[in-house]
Amino acid sequence: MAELEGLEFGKSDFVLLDEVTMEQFMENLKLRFEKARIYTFIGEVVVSVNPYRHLDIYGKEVIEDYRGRELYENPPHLYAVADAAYKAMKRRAKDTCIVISGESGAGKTEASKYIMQYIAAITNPSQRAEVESVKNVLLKSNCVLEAFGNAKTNRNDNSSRFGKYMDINFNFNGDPTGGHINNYLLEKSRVAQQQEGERNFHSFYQVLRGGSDGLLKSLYLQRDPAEYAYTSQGASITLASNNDSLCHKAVMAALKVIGFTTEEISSIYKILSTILHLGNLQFTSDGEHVVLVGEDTVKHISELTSTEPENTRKALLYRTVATGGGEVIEKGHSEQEASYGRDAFAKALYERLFAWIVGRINSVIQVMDYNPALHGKNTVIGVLDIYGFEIFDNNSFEQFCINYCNEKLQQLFIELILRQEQDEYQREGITWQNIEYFNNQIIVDLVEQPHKGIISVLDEACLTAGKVTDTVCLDSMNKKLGQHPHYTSRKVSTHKSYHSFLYSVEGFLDKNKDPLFQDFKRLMYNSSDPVLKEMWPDGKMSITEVTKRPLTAATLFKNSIIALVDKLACKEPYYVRCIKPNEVKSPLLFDDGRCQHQVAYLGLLENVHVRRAGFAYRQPYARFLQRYKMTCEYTWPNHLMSSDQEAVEAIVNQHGFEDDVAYGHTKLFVRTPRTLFTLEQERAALIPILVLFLQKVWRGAL
Ligand code: AD9
Ligand code: MG
Repeated sequence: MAELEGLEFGKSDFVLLDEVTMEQFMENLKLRFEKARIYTFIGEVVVSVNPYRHLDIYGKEVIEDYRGRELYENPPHLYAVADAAYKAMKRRAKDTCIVISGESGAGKTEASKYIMQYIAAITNPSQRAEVESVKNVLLKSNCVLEAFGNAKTNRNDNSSRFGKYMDINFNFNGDPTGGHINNYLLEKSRVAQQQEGERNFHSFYQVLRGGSDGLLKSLYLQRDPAEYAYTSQGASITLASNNDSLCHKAVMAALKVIGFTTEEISSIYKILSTILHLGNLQFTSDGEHVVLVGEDTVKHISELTSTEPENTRKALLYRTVATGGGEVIEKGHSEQEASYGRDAFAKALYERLFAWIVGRINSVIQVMDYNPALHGKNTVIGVLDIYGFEIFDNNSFEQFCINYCNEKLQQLFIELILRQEQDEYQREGITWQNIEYFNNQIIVDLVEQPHKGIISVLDEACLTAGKVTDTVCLDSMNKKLGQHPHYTSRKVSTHKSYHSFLYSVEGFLDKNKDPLFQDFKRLMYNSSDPVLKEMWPDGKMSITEVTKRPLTAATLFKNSIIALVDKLACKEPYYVRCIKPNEVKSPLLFDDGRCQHQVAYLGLLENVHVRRAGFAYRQPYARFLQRYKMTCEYTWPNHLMSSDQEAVEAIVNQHGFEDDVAYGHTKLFVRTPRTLFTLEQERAALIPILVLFLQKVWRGAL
């Protein structure tokens, strides 16, 4: 049990609530937030409320307090969960994972960083150089990935626009030996377009504001983001430019520490610059043909991408098509097609750059030459920090994917929490009765079911020849799914579901199909910059070889999320559930309505019920005995029984708690929190008496 803080801080575990009602839950959450106690347990789950201010609770001494301790020995903290996951991994050679969830701005990314810092701090006590270097790369990778994958949105100034799952590998000593990062669906549409008040990815502003004069000159860049179409929409000018500039230096340093070569770093910035220049390209018509405005810009782009200006110009204005008869012709773009092609190219450049950066980091931290026979079992802790559930005024394809992913994780949470409980009871030989809970599988099915789900209908529309518009697709969806309770009842959602709002179908088809003219791919593949070329292997194919029906964006995403869930499901999970206290990033405001909504859809109350319906607490016999032996005459100071279990039975019987406990093979299970509460109180009352007694003994008075 979490060490009893004073009651003025509320209950440190929701399981200890007198009654499990929404009212009591919220009262406790609010009280703790106001007292700067932002973490609270539900058993082994940590609920976290974003404090929106710096709290002095992450220092070295705090790390020491949590290192190697049991969950209930300290106040609730991310460190407690990180340590539990680490201990399980080390002691029981189990692969574990820490799943961090919550809506956009709730504090997931910050939490994941604190968890990684904790793991880094408690490992490699002997400071072995190769382990230190792995740790360094793992920590520094955050800075780079945030620069390229995060952006200011209307909900969060540093919003993750990609999903991240990081495996950290450990050797039998429990020291990190490497890792692997999986990234999920980067929101690339942001490269060309941002909503009012939002920004493009941080990386663009960082290089513009922080790059040296020499670097900017070599990239043909002006310093002011207002000069570029892709960085002058939304809110580019309003965010602190000083911060961008500092971040640029940190990113540069991090890239070097990770091991990117000078040539690679140079290629990265050339690609960023190419994208900015592309955004400024305009097309017009000379009456007969579509022509480019800004010849200089084309020259810069060619130079930056190490391609021939003529080829670049051609790829921007024409596309190669194969006719029915197998003939290959060049077809001029309309103005609209040319602009569309330009934006699609810019987005693809960025997406591939991002994927390449992740791949490059992976190649550095890849575990090599690990021989289990020699080194013992190689175990893993996975940390998942994925974009949170989000609702904007206008919700598009990206929100649909992001929210589907969150539904899927919520489903996993419900299943695993229950499964974990059931497994533990089985292992300990204790009977378990099933608990009713809302399983959102029905919503997941609505999205992903083959032939029937939303993604399937969407794909069908995308693969239909001819002009299918977003509206036609919506009609088809309405027809096929109109009867589904969660499709039609989104406005009056009675379940704890995310689907209580509508998506705008505009742009869905295009984003799902995600077409890019093969000419751009070929152009990049033929670049003499080896880094760029490496990012475009599919540019090798000629137009006649290109597969006509590549998988759609939604299907690719669905497949990657299903694979992710499989990966998580075979590990022992630990959870951090993040809550955003208000919409205005205030450290002082606890918005009851907004918080209650999150508690509801995260299923936290159900979580408490599950935890309490069976046995709220369990402790290994030895630990229980050590803590409470002073409350029983047969066990204090030492017991004479044949086993710890028998001694524990003596304590339980003396207090009359027989009906409230069950005896497992290695642990005592306690049904109601009150039992432990009573023992804790008794213990707390006895300690001063014992201290007095011992002092007298020492002084020889007794
Ligand atoms: V999103 O789904 O990526 O849009 P996150 O990741 O849940 O979102 P993030 O961790 O980025 O949210 O937190 C948002 C902001 O809240 C941070 O930039 C900090 O300013 C603030 N924050 C979050 N957690 C803490 C904390 N433990 N201490 C102080 C915090 N500030
Ligand atoms: Mg984040």
